[in-house]
Amino acid sequence: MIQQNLYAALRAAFPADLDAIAVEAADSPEPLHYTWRDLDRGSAMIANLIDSLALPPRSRIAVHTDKSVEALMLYLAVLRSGHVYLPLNIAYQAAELDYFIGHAEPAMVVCARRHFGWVGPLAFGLGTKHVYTLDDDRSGTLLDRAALHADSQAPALRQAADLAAIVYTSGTTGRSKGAMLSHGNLLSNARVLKEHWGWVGGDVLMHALPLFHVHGLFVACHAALLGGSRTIWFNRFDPRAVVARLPDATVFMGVPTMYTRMLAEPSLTPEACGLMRLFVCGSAPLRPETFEAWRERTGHTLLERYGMSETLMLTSNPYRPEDARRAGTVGQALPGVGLRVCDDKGRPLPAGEIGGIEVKGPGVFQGYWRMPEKTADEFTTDLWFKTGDLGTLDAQGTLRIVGRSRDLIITGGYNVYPAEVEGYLNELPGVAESAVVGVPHPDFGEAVVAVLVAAPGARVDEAALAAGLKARIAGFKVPKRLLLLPELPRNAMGKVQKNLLREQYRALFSA
Ligand code: MCA
Ligand code: AMP
Repeated sequence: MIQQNLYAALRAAFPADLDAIAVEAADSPEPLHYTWRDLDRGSAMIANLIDSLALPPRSRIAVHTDKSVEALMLYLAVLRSGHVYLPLNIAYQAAELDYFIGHAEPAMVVCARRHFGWVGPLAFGLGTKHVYTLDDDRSGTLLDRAALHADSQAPALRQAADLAAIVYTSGTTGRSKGAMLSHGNLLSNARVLKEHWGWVGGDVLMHALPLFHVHGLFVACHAALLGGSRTIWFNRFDPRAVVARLPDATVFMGVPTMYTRMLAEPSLTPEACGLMRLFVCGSAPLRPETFEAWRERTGHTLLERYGMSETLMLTSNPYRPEDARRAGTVGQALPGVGLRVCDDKGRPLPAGEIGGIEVKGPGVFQGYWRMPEKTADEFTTDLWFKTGDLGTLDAQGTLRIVGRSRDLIITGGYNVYPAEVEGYLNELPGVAESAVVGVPHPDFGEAVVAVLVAAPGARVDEAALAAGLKARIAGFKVPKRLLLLPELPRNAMGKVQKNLLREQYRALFSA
């Protein structure tokens, strides 16, 4: 059996000089440098700790921590151990974690120390055997225990189809689903991106994305590791701090909100981008105004690409020539990716027509964790994955995304499923019914807005409702505005006409 553990492939790409700097933690109080040897040894010690627990094969290891270089080591350790990494947004609260942990049944959970008081009982109550803590200051029981273990470890033998990670995503409809990604899915996509985006020795990645989504964890980290490139690492995105370090970097990856916030920094100049060769943008629609403003301000053209948790990266604007990158498009299919636009009967449409985007390729996931019917629903009979995005291809195969067939809001790169927020809202005292929609927002691209009808005789207060929601769900899902209407607009079938609400509140956040 040939070793196809992703860690083995990443490790093979480490530079010969293991004492060279791999990661510089840029927002730690004192300068903190991690060599390639540190990454290898640190992840080996954590992997040995995991191995010592003798977990059942394919155990899920759920991680609900702040971003840190040690959290990256934990991810690498899970790969090495051959178990399945399950990243969770640190903003998720008890009700959200209850669902993920109940559904994925992780054998091990790692959480922030300040959350242990509620994550511990929740996870133990749902059958998790081991709960450790990890903070972003290199403390916590995970590292304490790992320190007792040897600093070398042979990665578990894994095949390309073996699971490496489960990433929960709002998917197309219904409750969050766990997209199962294999070692082969992740490695093939990483190799394609390294090649396609011209990764070279000497590149320096500026990493400021969260570590619990595909963009920050896989697209950015794998590219740097596979490129043997140094990373300037920010645990938090601070536009001023990132712009200040741009002169030392060559590649940056971000969501549109990050670019608009950097544009608001007067220090963003062509000189500040001196050595930069690539700015990648994705996860949410990039406004042509931002694309143009970035070019004007920095002399660089953003490279917009498109992907999903279920498929990894699918399309990319050209790397070269830079002036072939087009605002409002997400480029062409990456090598190995099949891309078509189909009508609602599944028939491929000619260039220029709008339809559902369907894809095939080595990055396409292995199915939704414990949801075989949902998996089957999202594939056509000839095994194309239905993305739920609507788009149009031109004669050259350049894709333009024009909307989504599913009711989903993307705010600042985070996906929010309106039905979930409506469910929580409707449980709050005084609320008879609600409709949650996304409307344009200058910072987040789209903002979550709730329109409510009060129960007869009830007095509802926007701030109190927002506070009620905030106590239960992640902050980014909480509507930026809650608006009261005497009734919701409905069509003849009684269905809420969300398009009318989106239209009515289009300008709610316009300057
Ligand atoms: C934070 N807040 C938000 C968002 N982020 N509200 C709406 N949308 C958001 N995205 C709220 C918080 O709830 C909080 O509210 C307040 O803003 C400050 O929170 P903080 O954490 O300090 O926010 P921030 O640091 O300013 O975060 C903004 C951000 C972040 C850096 C743009 O949202 C972010 O990192 N987004 C990237 C997400 C990402 O990686 N997406 C990739 C997934 P309050 O003050 O009221 O409590 S998509 C993917 O992986 C696919 C495959 C792909 O194509 O890439
Ligand atoms: P998720 O898999 O939950 O992380 O989100 C994937 C979704 O993000 C896709 O289905 C698209 O709707 C959206 N997305 C990703 N990249 C882009 C992009 N460049 N432009 C528009 N939407 C995007």
